[in-house]
Amino acid sequence: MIARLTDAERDAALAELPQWQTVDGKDAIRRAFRFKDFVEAWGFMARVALLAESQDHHPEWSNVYNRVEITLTTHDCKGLSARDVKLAKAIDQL
Ligand code: H2B
Repeated sequence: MIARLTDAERDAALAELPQWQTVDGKDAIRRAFRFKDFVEAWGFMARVALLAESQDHHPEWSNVYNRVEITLTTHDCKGLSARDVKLAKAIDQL
């Protein structure tokens, strides 16, 4: 079973993910993306989907035309874990 991050681990992780925000009322992180158009947004989502599948860790997300919002949290521990940090860093590098 994967563990939730401790407060110290959480703070350290967030310092390394300046483009991700915490989420009110949920132990999760969120980042909003904006692209030129739907095709660009969808291409990004396809790449995130492959990353997620390769890490066996999947985002909660939404898409409206050129905007994509990604929330990362770990369902297995009902909170933020190292898996979310790893996926967020990989997404940042796309
Ligand atoms: N994604 C997320 N975000 N949280 C999980 O706990 C999770 C997951 N668990 N993807 C994985 C899949 C698990 O259900 C499978 C069986 O490995």
